[in-house]
Amino acid sequence: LVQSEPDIARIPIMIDSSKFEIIEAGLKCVQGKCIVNSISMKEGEAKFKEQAIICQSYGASVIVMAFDEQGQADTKDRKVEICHRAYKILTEQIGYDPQDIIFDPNIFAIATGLEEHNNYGVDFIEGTREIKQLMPLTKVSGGVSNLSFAFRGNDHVREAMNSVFLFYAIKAGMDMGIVNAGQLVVYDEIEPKLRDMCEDVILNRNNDNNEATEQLIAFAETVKAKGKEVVKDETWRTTSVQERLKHSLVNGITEYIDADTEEARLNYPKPLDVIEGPLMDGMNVVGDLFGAGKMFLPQVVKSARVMKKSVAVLTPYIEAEKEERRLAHLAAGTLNEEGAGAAKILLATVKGDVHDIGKNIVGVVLGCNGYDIVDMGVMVPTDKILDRAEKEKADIIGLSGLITPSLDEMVHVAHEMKRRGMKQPLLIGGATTSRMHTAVKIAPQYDNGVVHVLDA
Ligand code: B12
Repeated sequence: LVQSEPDIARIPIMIDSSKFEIIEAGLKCVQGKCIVNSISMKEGEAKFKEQAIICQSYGASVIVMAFDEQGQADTKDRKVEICHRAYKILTEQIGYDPQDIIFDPNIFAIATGLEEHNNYGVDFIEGTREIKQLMPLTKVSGGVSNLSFAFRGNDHVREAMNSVFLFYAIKAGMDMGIVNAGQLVVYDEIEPKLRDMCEDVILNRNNDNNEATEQLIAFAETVKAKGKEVVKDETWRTTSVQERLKHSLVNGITEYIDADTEEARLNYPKPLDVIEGPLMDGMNVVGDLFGAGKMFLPQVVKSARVMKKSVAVLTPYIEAEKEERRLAHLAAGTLNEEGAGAAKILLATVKGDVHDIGKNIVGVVLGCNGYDIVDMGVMVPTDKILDRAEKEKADIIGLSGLITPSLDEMVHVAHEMKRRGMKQPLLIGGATTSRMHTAVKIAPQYDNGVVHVLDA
Protein backbone atom coordinates (compact mmCIF):
# COMPACT_ATOMS: atom_id res chain seq x y z
CA LEU A 1 0.00 0.00 0.00
CA VAL A 2 2.87 2.37 0.83
CA GLN A 3 4.14 1.95 -2.71
CA SER A 4 0.90 1.69 -4.64
CA GLU A 5 -0.96 4.60 -3.04
CA PRO A 6 1.77 6.99 -1.88
CA ASP A 7 -0.61 9.94 -1.79
CA ILE A 8 -3.00 8.12 0.45
CA ALA A 9 -0.83 5.86 2.55
CA ARG A 10 1.63 8.18 4.15
CA ILE A 11 1.75 5.69 6.93
CA PRO A 12 4.61 4.87 9.25
CA ILE A 13 6.65 1.70 8.86
CA MET A 14 6.05 -0.87 11.58
CA ILE A 15 9.12 -2.80 12.68
CA ASP A 16 8.02 -6.19 13.90
CA SER A 17 10.22 -8.73 15.61
CA SER A 18 10.26 -10.77 18.77
CA LYS A 19 13.97 -10.00 19.08
CA PHE A 20 14.64 -6.53 20.39
CA GLU A 21 18.08 -6.29 18.77
CA ILE A 22 16.41 -6.73 15.37
CA ILE A 23 13.97 -3.98 16.20
CA GLU A 24 16.81 -1.69 17.12
CA ALA A 25 18.70 -2.56 13.92
CA GLY A 26 15.52 -1.65 12.00
CA LEU A 27 15.14 1.63 13.84
CA LYS A 28 18.63 2.57 12.70
CA CYS A 29 17.75 1.96 9.04
CA VAL A 30 14.27 3.38 8.61
CA GLN A 31 13.68 7.08 8.23
CA GLY A 32 10.78 8.99 9.74
CA LYS A 33 8.65 7.99 12.68
CA CYS A 34 8.30 4.22 13.03
CA ILE A 35 6.10 1.99 15.15
CA VAL A 36 7.81 -0.72 17.15
CA ASN A 37 5.90 -4.00 17.45
CA SER A 38 6.24 -4.71 20.31
CA ILE A 39 7.47 -4.23 23.85
CA SER A 40 5.95 -5.62 27.03
CA MET A 41 6.54 -6.25 30.72
CA LYS A 42 6.87 -10.01 30.32
CA GLU A 43 10.50 -9.84 31.45
CA GLY A 44 9.76 -7.33 34.16
CA GLU A 45 9.71 -3.58 34.50
CA ALA A 46 13.45 -2.95 34.16
CA LYS A 47 13.70 -4.54 30.69
CA PHE A 48 10.48 -2.85 29.62
CA LYS A 49 11.80 0.57 30.59
CA GLU A 50 15.15 -0.04 28.94
CA GLN A 51 13.51 -0.97 25.63
CA ALA A 52 10.99 1.86 25.87
CA ILE A 53 13.78 4.40 26.33
CA ILE A 54 15.64 3.07 23.27
CA CYS A 55 12.46 3.28 21.15
CA GLN A 56 11.82 6.79 22.40
CA SER A 57 15.36 7.86 21.53
CA TYR A 58 14.58 7.02 17.87
CA GLY A 59 11.31 8.93 18.06
CA ALA A 60 9.28 5.76 17.54
CA SER A 61 5.78 4.94 18.75
CA VAL A 62 5.43 1.63 20.57
CA ILE A 63 2.94 -1.18 20.56
CA VAL A 64 2.68 -2.40 24.12
CA MET A 65 1.41 -5.94 24.44
CA ALA A 66 -0.79 -6.65 27.44
CA PHE A 67 1.76 -9.06 28.85
CA ASP A 68 3.37 -8.97 32.30
CA GLU A 69 5.50 -11.14 34.56
CA GLN A 70 2.50 -13.47 35.05
CA GLY A 71 1.76 -13.94 31.37
CA GLN A 72 -0.52 -12.63 28.65
CA ALA A 73 -3.67 -10.85 29.77
CA ASP A 74 -6.76 -12.85 28.96
CA THR A 75 -9.59 -11.30 30.97
CA LYS A 76 -10.89 -7.78 30.56
CA ASP A 77 -9.63 -6.74 33.99
CA ARG A 78 -6.10 -8.06 33.40
CA LYS A 79 -5.93 -6.31 30.02
CA VAL A 80 -6.95 -2.97 31.51
CA GLU A 81 -4.72 -3.37 34.57
CA ILE A 82 -1.55 -4.21 32.59
CA CYS A 83 -2.12 -1.52 29.99
CA HIS A 84 -2.70 1.08 32.68
CA ARG A 85 0.43 0.03 34.53
CA ALA A 86 2.51 0.30 31.33
CA TYR A 87 0.89 3.64 30.56
CA LYS A 88 1.87 5.10 33.91
CA ILE A 89 5.49 3.93 33.52
CA LEU A 90 5.74 5.27 29.98
CA THR A 91 4.12 8.63 30.56
CA GLU A 92 5.12 9.41 34.16
CA GLN A 93 8.59 7.84 34.40
CA ILE A 94 9.92 8.00 30.84
CA GLY A 95 8.04 10.98 29.43
CA TYR A 96 6.18 9.35 26.52
CA ASP A 97 3.40 11.26 24.81
CA PRO A 98 0.23 9.18 25.25
CA GLN A 99 -0.28 9.53 21.46
CA ASP A 100 2.87 7.42 20.96
CA ILE A 101 1.41 4.45 22.82
CA ILE A 102 -0.58 1.74 21.06
CA PHE A 103 -1.90 -1.11 23.17
CA ASP A 104 -2.34 -4.64 21.92
CA PRO A 105 -4.70 -6.17 24.48
CA ASN A 106 -4.46 -9.66 22.83
CA ILE A 107 -7.10 -11.16 20.60
CA PHE A 108 -7.35 -14.85 21.41
CA ALA A 109 -9.04 -17.67 19.55
CA ILE A 110 -12.69 -18.27 20.45
CA ALA A 111 -15.06 -21.14 19.72
CA THR A 112 -12.27 -23.59 20.35
CA GLY A 113 -14.56 -25.93 22.25
CA LEU A 114 -12.96 -24.99 25.58
CA GLU A 115 -15.45 -23.05 27.64
CA GLU A 116 -12.77 -20.86 29.24
CA HIS A 117 -12.10 -19.39 25.77
CA ASN A 118 -15.71 -18.41 25.10
CA ASN A 119 -15.47 -14.91 26.53
CA TYR A 120 -12.23 -13.88 24.82
CA GLY A 121 -14.01 -11.80 22.16
CA VAL A 122 -16.00 -9.92 24.81
CA ASP A 123 -12.87 -9.50 26.95
CA PHE A 124 -11.07 -7.80 24.09
CA ILE A 125 -14.02 -5.61 23.07
CA GLU A 126 -14.88 -4.52 26.61
CA GLY A 127 -11.20 -4.19 27.56
CA THR A 128 -10.69 -1.90 24.59
CA ARG A 129 -13.68 0.21 25.61
CA GLU A 130 -12.27 0.67 29.11
CA ILE A 131 -8.69 1.31 27.93
CA LYS A 132 -9.93 4.06 25.62
CA GLN A 133 -12.02 5.62 28.39
CA LEU A 134 -9.16 5.53 30.86
CA MET A 135 -6.40 6.61 28.45
CA PRO A 136 -8.22 8.36 25.60
CA LEU A 137 -5.16 9.58 23.68
CA THR A 138 -3.69 6.10 23.25
CA LYS A 139 -4.57 3.73 20.44
CA VAL A 140 -5.66 0.07 20.44
CA SER A 141 -4.54 -2.56 17.97
CA GLY A 142 -4.75 -6.34 17.67
CA GLY A 143 -4.03 -9.35 15.49
CA VAL A 144 -7.52 -10.03 14.19
CA SER A 145 -7.33 -13.39 12.45
CA ASN A 146 -6.23 -15.06 15.65
CA LEU A 147 -9.86 -14.77 16.77
CA SER A 148 -11.04 -17.31 14.18
CA PHE A 149 -8.02 -19.61 14.43
CA ALA A 150 -10.23 -22.52 15.49
CA PHE A 151 -11.72 -22.51 11.98
CA ARG A 152 -8.46 -22.58 10.05
CA GLY A 153 -8.94 -24.06 6.61
CA ASN A 154 -12.46 -22.68 6.49
CA ASP A 155 -12.04 -19.19 5.05
CA HIS A 156 -15.77 -18.67 4.58
CA VAL A 157 -16.43 -18.84 8.32
CA ARG A 158 -13.17 -17.09 9.27
CA GLU A 159 -13.83 -14.09 7.05
CA ALA A 160 -17.32 -13.68 8.47
CA MET A 161 -16.06 -13.99 12.07
CA ASN A 162 -13.27 -11.46 11.49
CA SER A 163 -15.62 -8.89 9.94
CA VAL A 164 -18.26 -9.25 12.65
CA PHE A 165 -15.58 -8.95 15.33
CA LEU A 166 -14.12 -5.80 13.75
CA PHE A 167 -17.59 -4.27 13.51
CA TYR A 168 -17.96 -4.47 17.31
CA ALA A 169 -14.32 -3.86 18.27
CA ILE A 170 -14.08 -0.67 16.19
CA LYS A 171 -17.27 0.59 17.81
CA ALA A 172 -15.64 -0.02 21.20
CA GLY A 173 -12.58 2.03 20.20
CA MET A 174 -10.19 -0.29 18.37
CA ASP A 175 -8.12 1.91 16.05
CA MET A 176 -6.05 -0.50 13.98
CA GLY A 177 -5.45 -4.18 13.51
CA ILE A 178 -3.47 -6.72 11.59
CA VAL A 179 -5.73 -8.55 9.18
CA ASN A 180 -5.57 -9.87 5.65
CA ALA A 181 -7.56 -7.13 3.94
CA GLY A 182 -8.17 -9.37 0.95
CA GLN A 183 -10.00 -11.80 3.21
CA LEU A 184 -12.47 -9.45 4.80
CA VAL A 185 -16.11 -9.58 3.81
CA VAL A 186 -18.51 -6.66 3.95
CA TYR A 187 -20.53 -7.00 7.16
CA ASP A 188 -23.86 -6.48 5.38
CA GLU A 189 -23.03 -9.09 2.75
CA ILE A 190 -22.62 -11.93 5.26
CA GLU A 191 -25.59 -14.27 5.05
CA PRO A 192 -27.82 -13.38 8.03
CA LYS A 193 -27.77 -16.88 9.52
CA LEU A 194 -23.98 -17.03 9.58
CA ARG A 195 -23.78 -13.44 10.86
CA ASP A 196 -26.08 -14.26 13.78
CA MET A 197 -24.02 -17.33 14.64
CA CYS A 198 -20.80 -15.30 14.52
CA GLU A 199 -22.36 -12.65 16.77
CA ASP A 200 -23.37 -15.32 19.25
CA VAL A 201 -19.86 -16.74 19.57
CA ILE A 202 -18.09 -13.36 19.52
CA LEU A 203 -20.42 -11.73 22.03
CA ASN A 204 -20.67 -15.02 23.95
CA ARG A 205 -24.47 -15.00 23.72
CA ASN A 206 -26.69 -18.06 24.01
CA ASN A 207 -23.53 -19.96 24.83
CA ASP A 208 -23.94 -21.14 28.44
CA ASN A 209 -23.31 -24.74 27.49
CA ASN A 210 -21.25 -24.08 24.36
CA GLU A 211 -24.44 -24.05 22.24
CA ALA A 212 -23.35 -21.10 20.09
CA THR A 213 -19.95 -22.66 19.51
CA GLU A 214 -21.45 -25.99 18.59
CA GLN A 215 -23.90 -24.35 16.21
CA LEU A 216 -21.10 -22.55 14.39
CA ILE A 217 -18.97 -25.67 14.25
CA ALA A 218 -21.92 -27.58 12.77
CA PHE A 219 -22.47 -24.85 10.21
CA ALA A 220 -18.76 -24.80 9.37
CA GLU A 221 -18.94 -28.50 8.61
CA THR A 222 -21.70 -27.92 6.04
CA VAL A 223 -19.60 -25.26 4.32
CA LYS A 224 -16.57 -27.51 4.37
CA ALA A 225 -18.60 -30.35 2.94
CA LYS A 226 -19.36 -28.26 -0.14
CA GLY A 227 -15.64 -27.84 -0.65
CA LYS A 228 -14.32 -25.01 -2.74
CA GLU A 229 -17.66 -24.39 -4.48
CA VAL A 230 -18.73 -21.81 -1.93
CA VAL A 231 -15.68 -19.68 -2.44
CA LYS A 232 -16.99 -18.10 -5.62
CA ASP A 233 -20.65 -17.17 -5.69
CA GLU A 234 -21.32 -15.84 -9.18
CA THR A 235 -25.10 -15.41 -8.92
CA TRP A 236 -24.63 -11.63 -8.83
CA ARG A 237 -23.55 -11.83 -12.48
CA THR A 238 -27.16 -12.55 -13.44
CA THR A 239 -28.48 -9.24 -12.04
CA SER A 240 -28.92 -5.91 -13.89
CA VAL A 241 -25.86 -3.98 -15.04
CA GLN A 242 -26.53 -1.32 -12.37
CA GLU A 243 -26.57 -3.99 -9.67
CA ARG A 244 -23.41 -5.61 -11.05
CA LEU A 245 -21.56 -2.30 -11.02
CA LYS A 246 -22.67 -1.73 -7.45
CA HIS A 247 -21.61 -5.24 -6.46
CA SER A 248 -18.15 -4.75 -8.00
CA LEU A 249 -17.71 -1.40 -6.23
CA VAL A 250 -18.85 -2.65 -2.84
CA ASN A 251 -16.78 -5.83 -3.06
CA GLY A 252 -13.74 -4.28 -4.75
CA ILE A 253 -13.95 -6.65 -7.76
CA THR A 254 -12.08 -5.42 -10.85
CA GLU A 255 -12.55 -8.59 -12.89
CA TYR A 256 -15.70 -7.59 -14.77
CA ILE A 257 -15.66 -3.83 -14.41
CA ASP A 258 -14.48 -3.02 -17.96
CA ALA A 259 -17.16 -5.16 -19.61
CA ASP A 260 -19.93 -3.99 -17.26
CA THR A 261 -18.97 -0.33 -17.71
CA GLU A 262 -19.08 -0.76 -21.47
CA GLU A 263 -22.50 -2.42 -21.24
CA ALA A 264 -23.78 0.45 -19.07
CA ARG A 265 -22.33 3.03 -21.46
CA LEU A 266 -24.35 1.53 -24.29
CA ASN A 267 -27.49 1.72 -22.13
CA TYR A 268 -27.19 5.38 -21.24
CA PRO A 269 -27.48 8.45 -23.48
CA LYS A 270 -24.07 9.85 -22.43
CA PRO A 271 -20.98 8.26 -20.84
CA LEU A 272 -21.14 10.80 -18.02
CA ASP A 273 -24.60 9.45 -17.12
CA VAL A 274 -22.94 6.16 -16.15
CA ILE A 275 -20.74 8.04 -13.65
CA GLU A 276 -23.52 10.20 -12.28
CA GLY A 277 -25.94 7.24 -12.20
CA PRO A 278 -24.87 3.72 -11.26
CA LEU A 279 -21.25 4.48 -10.29
CA MET A 280 -22.21 7.31 -7.94
CA ASP A 281 -25.02 5.15 -6.51
CA GLY A 282 -22.49 2.38 -5.86
CA MET A 283 -20.00 4.74 -4.24
CA ASN A 284 -22.74 6.13 -2.03
CA VAL A 285 -23.51 2.59 -0.84
CA VAL A 286 -19.79 2.17 -0.10
CA GLY A 287 -19.83 5.48 1.79
CA ASP A 288 -22.89 4.50 3.82
CA LEU A 289 -21.48 1.07 4.73
CA PHE A 290 -18.16 2.64 5.66
CA GLY A 291 -19.89 5.33 7.71
CA ALA A 292 -21.82 2.62 9.58
CA GLY A 293 -18.61 0.68 10.32
CA LYS A 294 -19.70 -2.16 8.06
CA MET A 295 -16.87 -1.66 5.58
CA PHE A 296 -13.28 -1.01 6.54
CA LEU A 297 -10.73 1.34 5.00
CA PRO A 298 -8.76 -1.24 2.99
CA GLN A 299 -12.02 -2.30 1.40
CA VAL A 300 -12.86 1.31 0.47
CA VAL A 301 -9.39 1.65 -1.10
CA LYS A 302 -10.29 -1.34 -3.27
CA SER A 303 -13.66 0.24 -4.16
CA ALA A 304 -11.84 3.42 -5.19
CA ARG A 305 -9.62 1.37 -7.52
CA VAL A 306 -12.68 -0.21 -9.13
CA MET A 307 -14.24 3.24 -9.57
CA LYS A 308 -11.07 4.62 -11.16
CA LYS A 309 -10.89 1.67 -13.54
CA SER A 310 -14.48 2.20 -14.60
CA VAL A 311 -13.97 5.94 -15.09
CA ALA A 312 -10.88 5.15 -17.20
CA VAL A 313 -13.08 3.08 -19.54
CA LEU A 314 -15.49 6.00 -19.94
CA THR A 315 -12.95 8.82 -20.25
CA PRO A 316 -12.08 8.30 -23.96
CA TYR A 317 -15.79 8.43 -24.80
CA ILE A 318 -16.28 11.62 -22.80
CA GLU A 319 -13.28 13.06 -24.63
CA ALA A 320 -14.63 11.94 -27.99
CA GLU A 321 -17.75 14.07 -27.40
CA LYS A 322 -15.52 17.12 -27.57
CA GLU A 323 -14.34 16.20 -31.03
CA GLU A 324 -17.93 15.56 -32.16
CA ARG A 325 -18.92 19.01 -30.96
CA ARG A 326 -15.98 20.60 -32.70
CA LEU A 327 -16.87 18.91 -35.98
CA ALA A 328 -20.52 19.93 -35.61
CA HIS A 329 -19.45 23.54 -35.10
CA LEU A 330 -17.18 23.37 -38.11
CA ALA A 331 -19.96 21.93 -40.24
CA ALA A 332 -22.36 24.63 -39.06
CA GLY A 333 -19.74 27.32 -39.51
CA THR A 334 -20.15 28.49 -35.92
CA LEU A 335 -17.41 29.31 -33.45
CA ASN A 336 -17.32 27.40 -30.22
CA GLU A 337 -15.67 28.25 -26.96
CA GLU A 338 -12.45 26.45 -27.90
CA GLY A 339 -12.05 28.82 -30.78
CA ALA A 340 -12.64 31.83 -28.56
CA GLY A 341 -9.65 31.01 -26.32
CA ALA A 342 -10.05 28.61 -23.47
CA ALA A 343 -10.74 29.81 -19.94
CA LYS A 344 -8.30 28.32 -17.48
CA ILE A 345 -9.65 26.46 -14.44
CA LEU A 346 -7.38 25.45 -11.60
CA LEU A 347 -8.55 22.42 -9.62
CA ALA A 348 -7.28 21.11 -6.29
CA THR A 349 -8.41 18.93 -3.42
CA VAL A 350 -7.76 21.02 -0.33
CA LYS A 351 -5.12 20.40 2.33
CA GLY A 352 -5.66 17.35 4.53
CA ASP A 353 -7.98 15.61 2.06
CA VAL A 354 -6.94 12.71 -0.22
CA HIS A 355 -10.16 12.19 -2.20
CA ASP A 356 -9.62 12.83 -5.89
CA ILE A 357 -12.02 10.68 -7.90
CA GLY A 358 -14.70 13.39 -8.17
CA LYS A 359 -12.21 16.16 -8.89
CA ASN A 360 -10.59 14.11 -11.64
CA ILE A 361 -13.96 13.49 -13.29
CA VAL A 362 -14.78 17.20 -13.10
CA GLY A 363 -11.39 17.90 -14.70
CA VAL A 364 -12.10 15.55 -17.59
CA VAL A 365 -15.60 16.93 -18.16
CA LEU A 366 -14.51 20.57 -18.02
CA GLY A 367 -11.54 19.76 -20.26
CA CYS A 368 -13.93 18.26 -22.76
CA ASN A 369 -16.04 21.39 -22.63
CA GLY A 370 -13.19 23.49 -23.86
CA TYR A 371 -11.62 24.62 -20.61
CA ASP A 372 -7.92 24.55 -20.00
CA ILE A 373 -7.41 22.53 -16.78
CA VAL A 374 -4.61 22.86 -14.28
CA ASP A 375 -4.99 20.01 -11.78
CA MET A 376 -2.90 20.38 -8.65
CA GLY A 377 -3.82 17.01 -7.17
CA VAL A 378 -4.73 16.30 -3.54
CA MET A 379 -3.81 17.69 -0.11
CA VAL A 380 -2.86 21.05 -1.56
CA PRO A 381 -2.25 23.84 0.98
CA THR A 382 -3.98 27.18 0.43
CA ASP A 383 -0.82 29.14 -0.36
CA LYS A 384 0.20 26.72 -3.06
CA ILE A 385 -3.24 26.87 -4.68
CA LEU A 386 -3.33 30.64 -4.70
CA ASP A 387 0.31 31.13 -5.77
CA ARG A 388 -0.26 28.79 -8.69
CA ALA A 389 -3.55 30.46 -9.62
CA GLU A 390 -1.76 33.81 -9.76
CA LYS A 391 1.16 32.40 -11.70
CA GLU A 392 -1.05 30.60 -14.23
CA LYS A 393 -3.50 33.53 -14.40
CA ALA A 394 -6.34 31.05 -13.78
CA ASP A 395 -9.80 32.38 -14.63
CA ILE A 396 -11.58 30.17 -12.11
CA ILE A 397 -10.48 28.20 -9.03
CA GLY A 398 -12.29 24.93 -8.23
CA LEU A 399 -11.87 23.28 -4.84
CA SER A 400 -12.80 19.72 -3.99
CA GLY A 401 -13.30 18.35 -0.48
CA LEU A 402 -14.99 15.25 0.92
CA ILE A 403 -14.23 15.23 4.61
CA THR A 404 -15.63 17.64 7.17
CA PRO A 405 -12.29 19.39 7.97
CA SER A 406 -12.11 20.35 4.27
CA LEU A 407 -15.06 22.66 4.79
CA ASP A 408 -13.02 24.87 7.13
CA GLU A 409 -10.08 24.68 4.76
CA MET A 410 -12.31 26.01 1.97
CA VAL A 411 -13.42 28.89 4.19
CA HIS A 412 -9.73 29.61 4.71
CA VAL A 413 -9.02 29.58 0.96
CA ALA A 414 -11.86 32.06 0.34
CA HIS A 415 -10.60 34.28 3.16
CA GLU A 416 -7.09 34.25 1.72
CA MET A 417 -8.38 35.03 -1.78
CA LYS A 418 -9.98 38.16 -0.42
CA ARG A 419 -6.86 39.11 1.51
CA ARG A 420 -4.78 38.76 -1.64
CA GLY A 421 -7.29 40.85 -3.59
CA MET A 422 -7.99 38.07 -6.08
CA LYS A 423 -10.78 38.46 -8.60
CA GLN A 424 -11.59 35.03 -10.09
CA PRO A 425 -14.72 33.12 -9.04
CA LEU A 426 -14.43 30.16 -6.69
CA LEU A 427 -16.18 26.83 -7.35
CA ILE A 428 -16.85 24.50 -4.42
CA GLY A 429 -17.52 20.77 -4.89
CA GLY A 430 -17.28 17.34 -3.26
CA ALA A 431 -19.57 15.11 -1.26
CA THR A 432 -19.54 16.88 2.11
CA THR A 433 -19.89 20.37 0.67
CA SER A 434 -23.36 21.83 0.36
CA ARG A 435 -25.19 24.84 -0.98
CA MET A 436 -26.04 25.85 2.55
CA HIS A 437 -22.49 25.65 3.91
CA THR A 438 -21.14 27.43 0.85
CA ALA A 439 -23.68 30.24 1.20
CA VAL A 440 -23.41 30.65 4.97
CA LYS A 441 -19.72 30.02 5.65
CA ILE A 442 -17.65 30.36 2.46
CA ALA A 443 -19.40 33.02 0.38
CA PRO A 444 -19.25 35.73 3.09
CA GLN A 445 -15.43 35.44 3.05
CA TYR A 446 -15.02 36.41 -0.60
CA ASP A 447 -16.81 38.97 -2.75
CA ASN A 448 -16.06 37.88 -6.29
CA GLY A 449 -18.34 34.89 -6.60
CA VAL A 450 -18.50 31.62 -4.69
CA VAL A 451 -20.60 28.90 -6.33
CA HIS A 452 -21.46 25.46 -4.99
CA VAL A 453 -21.46 22.81 -7.75
CA LEU A 454 -23.30 19.58 -7.11
CA ASP A 455 -21.77 17.33 -9.77
CA ALA A 456 -19.70 17.15 -12.92
C1 B12 B 1 -13.61 6.40 -2.16
C2 B12 B 1 -13.56 7.00 -0.78
C3 B12 B 1 -12.33 7.05 -0.14
C4 B12 B 1 -11.02 6.64 -0.81
C5 B12 B 1 -10.56 7.82 -1.72
C6 B12 B 1 -9.73 7.36 -2.90
C7 B12 B 1 -9.49 8.49 -3.85
N1 B12 B 1 -8.40 8.38 -4.55
O1 B12 B 1 -10.26 9.45 -4.00
C8 B12 B 1 -10.10 6.41 0.43
C9 B12 B 1 -10.24 4.96 0.86
C10 B12 B 1 -8.65 6.73 0.26
C11 B12 B 1 -10.81 7.26 1.49
C12 B12 B 1 -10.16 7.71 2.61
C13 B12 B 1 -10.84 8.36 3.65
N2 B12 B 1 -12.14 8.61 3.74
CO1 B12 B 1 -13.34 8.39 2.26
N3 B12 B 1 -14.74 8.01 1.06
C14 B12 B 1 -14.76 7.49 -0.15
C15 B12 B 1 -16.21 7.39 -0.65
C16 B12 B 1 -16.72 5.98 -0.39
C17 B12 B 1 -16.47 7.72 -2.11
C18 B12 B 1 -15.92 9.07 -2.62
C19 B12 B 1 -16.01 9.12 -4.13
O2 B12 B 1 -15.01 8.90 -4.81
N4 B12 B 1 -17.22 9.34 -4.67
C20 B12 B 1 -17.45 9.35 -6.10
C21 B12 B 1 -17.14 10.75 -6.68
C22 B12 B 1 -17.36 10.73 -8.19
O3 B12 B 1 -18.03 11.65 -6.08
P1 B12 B 1 -17.59 13.08 -5.46
O4 B12 B 1 -16.22 13.04 -4.98
O5 B12 B 1 -18.65 13.56 -4.57
O6 B12 B 1 -17.54 14.03 -6.76
C23 B12 B 1 -18.65 14.49 -7.50
C24 B12 B 1 -19.27 15.80 -6.97
O7 B12 B 1 -19.15 15.95 -5.59
C25 B12 B 1 -18.58 16.86 -7.75
N5 B12 B 1 -17.28 17.39 -7.30
C26 B12 B 1 -16.33 16.85 -6.52
N6 B12 B 1 -15.28 17.67 -6.40
C27 B12 B 1 -15.53 18.76 -7.11
C28 B12 B 1 -14.78 19.89 -7.33
C29 B12 B 1 -15.28 20.91 -8.14
C30 B12 B 1 -14.49 22.11 -8.39
C31 B12 B 1 -16.57 20.75 -8.74
C32 B12 B 1 -17.09 21.78 -9.63
C33 B12 B 1 -17.33 19.62 -8.49
C34 B12 B 1 -16.81 18.62 -7.70
O8 B12 B 1 -18.43 16.25 -9.00
C35 B12 B 1 -18.11 14.86 -8.86
C36 B12 B 1 -18.72 14.08 -9.99
O9 B12 B 1 -20.09 14.30 -10.08
C37 B12 B 1 -16.91 8.45 0.26
C38 B12 B 1 -18.40 8.28 0.48
C39 B12 B 1 -19.24 9.17 -0.44
N7 B12 B 1 -20.48 8.82 -0.55
O10 B12 B 1 -18.76 10.14 -1.00
C40 B12 B 1 -16.09 8.32 1.56
C41 B12 B 1 -16.01 9.49 2.55
C42 B12 B 1 -15.92 10.80 1.81
N8 B12 B 1 -14.76 9.22 3.26
C43 B12 B 1 -14.83 9.48 4.51
C44 B12 B 1 -13.76 9.33 5.44
C45 B12 B 1 -14.09 9.56 6.91
C46 B12 B 1 -12.48 8.98 5.01
C47 B12 B 1 -11.23 8.85 5.91
C48 B12 B 1 -11.06 9.98 6.95
C49 B12 B 1 -11.27 7.49 6.59
C50 B12 B 1 -10.18 7.23 7.58
N9 B12 B 1 -10.61 6.87 8.76
O11 B12 B 1 -9.02 7.32 7.30
C51 B12 B 1 -10.11 8.86 4.85
C52 B12 B 1 -9.72 10.30 4.53
C53 B12 B 1 -8.33 10.59 4.60
C54 B12 B 1 -8.12 12.05 4.20
N10 B12 B 1 -7.28 12.69 4.95
O12 B12 B 1 -8.70 12.55 3.26
C55 B12 B 1 -16.19 10.00 4.93
C56 B12 B 1 -16.19 11.51 5.18
C57 B12 B 1 -17.05 11.85 6.37
C58 B12 B 1 -16.88 13.28 6.75
N11 B12 B 1 -17.96 14.01 6.66
O13 B12 B 1 -15.83 13.73 7.12
C59 B12 B 1 -17.08 9.53 3.72
C60 B12 B 1 -18.30 10.43 3.43
C61 B12 B 1 -17.57 8.09 4.06
C62 B12 B 1 -18.46 8.03 5.28
N12 B12 B 1 -19.76 7.95 5.09
O14 B12 B 1 -17.98 8.03 6.38
N13 B12 B 1 -12.09 7.47 1.16
